[in-house]
Amino acid sequence: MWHYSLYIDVLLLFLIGLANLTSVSFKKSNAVTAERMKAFAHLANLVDLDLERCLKIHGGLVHLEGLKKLERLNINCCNCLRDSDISSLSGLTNLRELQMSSCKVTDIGIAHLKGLQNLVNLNLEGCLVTGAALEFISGLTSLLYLNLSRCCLTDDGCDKFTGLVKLKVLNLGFNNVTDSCLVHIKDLINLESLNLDSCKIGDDGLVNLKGLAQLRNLELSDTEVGSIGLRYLSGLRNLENVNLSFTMVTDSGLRKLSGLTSLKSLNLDCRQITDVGLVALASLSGLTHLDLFGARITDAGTSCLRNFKNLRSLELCGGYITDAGVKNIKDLVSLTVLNLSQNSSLTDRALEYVSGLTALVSLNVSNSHVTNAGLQHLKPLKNLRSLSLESCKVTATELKKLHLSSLPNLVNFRPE
Ligand SMILES: *[C@@H]1O[C@H](CO)[C@@H](O)[C@H](O)[C@H]1NC(C)=O
Ligand SMILES: *[C@@H]1O[C@H](CO)[C@@H](O)[C@H](O)[C@H]1NC(C)=O
Ligand SMILES: *[C@@H]1O[C@H](CO)[C@@H](O)[C@H](O)[C@H]1NC(C)=O
Ligand SMILES: *[C@@H]1O[C@H](CO)[C@@H](O)[C@H](O)[C@H]1NC(C)=O
Ligand SMILES: *[C@@H]1O[C@H](CO)[C@@H](O)[C@H](O)[C@H]1NC(C)=O
Ligand SMILES: CC(=O)N[C@H]1CO[C@H](CO)[C@@H](O)[C@@H]1O
Repeated sequence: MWHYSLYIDVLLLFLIGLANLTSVSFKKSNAVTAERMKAFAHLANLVDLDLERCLKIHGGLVHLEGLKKLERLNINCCNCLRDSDISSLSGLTNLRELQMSSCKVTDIGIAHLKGLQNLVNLNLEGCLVTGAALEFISGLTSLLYLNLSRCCLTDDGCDKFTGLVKLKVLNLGFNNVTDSCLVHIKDLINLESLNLDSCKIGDDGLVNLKGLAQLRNLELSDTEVGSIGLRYLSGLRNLENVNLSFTMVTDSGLRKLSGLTSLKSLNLDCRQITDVGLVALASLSGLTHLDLFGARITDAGTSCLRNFKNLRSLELCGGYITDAGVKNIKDLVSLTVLNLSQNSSLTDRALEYVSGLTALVSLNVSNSHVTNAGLQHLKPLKNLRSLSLESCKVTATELKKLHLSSLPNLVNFRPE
């Protein structure tokens, strides 16, 4: 935003005159340098400071040491920062939120945070943090939100999680933690969201989630979780969003989810899921988002989808659907996002069935036999903003005509 550093100098001088300022944001500014940060030292009333993606501030945090009223600091993606910089934050005991993802900070830097007893929200995503840092973090007992995604965690130190009993949101995604780590999560009964994306956990680990009655969001994508583990989730009556994409879950496991009528969003992008599994989910009539992207659902299976009257988003791209299958979803009038791509036998008839889904905002029927002649069926879809018909028999010229004549809200269409 600020292209000339001269402007920044003037602005920083101006800030000095505004000692009452409580909120300052300089996102993505290379003009904020360690030297120029001297100006911040005068802002004794500052409560909010946003320096996200400021890449020249190494050495400058020292000028924040006197800002005792600071409650929120965002230094996400300031990858110039080192452990020494973090020592300047150790006295900012009013801090409630500290966003420092993708900083090159290690356990040594994290040790400087141990006195920040009022921290509620700590984001360390992508920092060079190991289990040794959990010792310091475990003392931050006010924490409600802790993001440790893409750190360097293993099972070492996981026992320290037990102290963080207030935690509502814990993100451990993309760490090398295993089932042994989850043993120490089991008493965090206030957890509402748990992210274990791509962790090395399996069925045995999920037994530790059984008592997490407040759990609403569970991300298990790309783990070794299979059908046996799902039995431990069957009592979690508040679960709303579950992601099981790229797991080992099979049809037989889905039966264990059938009582979770609170479910709103379910991702089953797994090759081994078939119609049989889908039948087991028929009771989940509250679903608003269902992702069966790579699942092998056939026309017979799509008849179950009729139950899901509240569906707003559906992905069905496994390659087994014909026009007859699309007929089964033609009355799901709440749909706003529909992806039927990669079912090459779909024809213009499929577009005819879709023509009543007037709430659609995004439609994808790429890699099919849809032709220019079928485009007329899309004219009623006045809410469409995105339309993808790539690798079909549709030309860019005809699609453009449809846009100009009937679908003025289209902003993104292919081919173009
Ligand atoms: C963790 O941090 C990343 C990066 O800031 C963010 O994209 C993600 O949404 C966060 N996750 C949670 C659960 O807060
Ligand atoms: C996880 O472990 C694998 C080896 O098992 C290693 O290659 C990888 O770097 C580790 N990742 C992290 C984030 O520690
Ligand atoms: C589930 O996981 C997949 C793969 O990691 C991801 O693409 C998707 O956005 C996740 N969330 C939902 C709600 O499907
Ligand atoms: C499928 O298409 C929908 C609608 O265009 C889109 O929102 C979604 O991102 C697509 N899914 C994938 C995995 O590309
Ligand atoms: C349509 O779906 C395909 C996956 O089959 C995806 O690669 C593409 O990005 C999607 N297009 C849009 C606009 O969402
Ligand atoms: C039933 C049917 O014709 N399925 C096809 C869906 O599209 C994929 C390729 O995208 C084909 O491999 C399937 O045969």
